[in-house]
Amino acid sequence: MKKTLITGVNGQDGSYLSEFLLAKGYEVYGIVRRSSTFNRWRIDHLHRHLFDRHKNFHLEYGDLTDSSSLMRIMKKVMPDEIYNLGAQSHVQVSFETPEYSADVDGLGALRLIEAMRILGLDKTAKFFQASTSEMFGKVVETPQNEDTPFYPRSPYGVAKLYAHWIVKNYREAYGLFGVNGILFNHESPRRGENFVTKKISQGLVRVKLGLQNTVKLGNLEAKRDWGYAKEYMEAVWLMMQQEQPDDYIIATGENHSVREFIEEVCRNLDISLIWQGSGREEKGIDAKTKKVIIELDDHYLRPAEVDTLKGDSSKAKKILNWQPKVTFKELVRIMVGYDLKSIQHSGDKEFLID
Ligand code: NAP
Ligand code: G4F
Repeated sequence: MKKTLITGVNGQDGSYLSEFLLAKGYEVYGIVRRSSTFNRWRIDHLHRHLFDRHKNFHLEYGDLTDSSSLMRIMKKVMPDEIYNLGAQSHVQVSFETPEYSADVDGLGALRLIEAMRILGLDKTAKFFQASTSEMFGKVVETPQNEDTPFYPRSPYGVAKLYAHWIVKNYREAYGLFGVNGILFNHESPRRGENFVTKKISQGLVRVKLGLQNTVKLGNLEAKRDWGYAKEYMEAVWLMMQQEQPDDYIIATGENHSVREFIEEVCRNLDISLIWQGSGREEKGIDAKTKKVIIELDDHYLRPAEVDTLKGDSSKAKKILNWQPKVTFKELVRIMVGYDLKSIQHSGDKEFLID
């Protein structure tokens, strides 16, 4: 039985990857941080205290800023595959916490691969780094592929670029099997509530159910290449099964604006949305109720924005035989469907796992 170690196991991606690997027969060890309130709803179904615990799923306390904890866990588990999904992953928050974001997102990866080297795991184990399309930032070409130059636009993007290059460096210097998956935005019902897709889907569902008046947003014109997180985790695993380590773009090749995402959510909720006003005074109105349901709030504007991202994942298609199946419209339908169900069932997420 192969052993795997996942950082960020209770995050969106960590939860899907855990399910995927457990189904493949792996023994999964995940690293979690102590917090004053429990934040494990995405993995509770794998790690329940009241009911049966999955016999191959284990959690260890650790932190990407704490080398000693990473070393202790790695020595205990001696994994075959390590997936570094842990990060302070919110771009806007990285402007408020730049040093911390650099520590976790940049140095965290270094701490893991250095621990591998010290324990001799660089000779036996494989390492995956969750790189990001944010590294392309102010894009110099469209679509972006593995050879497109980077131009990060946030402390998050810069920190992730360090992690990306240190993995490449250890690959070249020490022969580490280190893979960078350059992941474009991927979403799901399990997406964190302050990322724009989840904020819109959950917010407009609450508006529809009369639980909230409006959704306040920043830049509606930004375009993202949004895919479905669950199928991106299969691509991540496929990268780790290759003979040689390499870097791969994972994307849909299609992009849409935040405005289009709002409009598609409204279509799913049978809300006829009309836009009124211009510039930062623009508002989204529900034609039936005449109520303002979308407002602009400068609080959500970033000091530097990434205007557009669109990925070319033809290398992943050719080498990994991977391509996305879930379309933009299907993704919105999945997210809205889940939010409707979970909010109507008073947010009982544990029993509504998608
Ligand atoms: P997420 O839901 O925000 O999950 C992040 C995970 O990292 C959480 O489990 C979090 O734990 C953990 N974490 C944060 N700080 C940590 C620390 N100091 N030590 C250990 N763990 C820590 O993110 P995601 O969407 O699943 O993304 C997974 C990875 O892919 C991240 O590295 C992200 O930067 C990268 N990525 C994501 C996307 C995307 O569109 N989703 C695209 C490109 C790259 P807590 O719950 O305790 O905070
Ligand atoms: O949903 P977002 O916060 O995602 P962003 O910044 O693209 O970052 C995500 O994808 C990256 C991959 O490219 C990951 F590496 C990263 O970890 C994260 O998962 O924002 C998307 C867009 C931005 O242009 C933002 O300015 O939506 C715009 N936006 C408009 N109003 C908003 C809001 N974003 C958020 N979070 N909240 C708003 O109210």
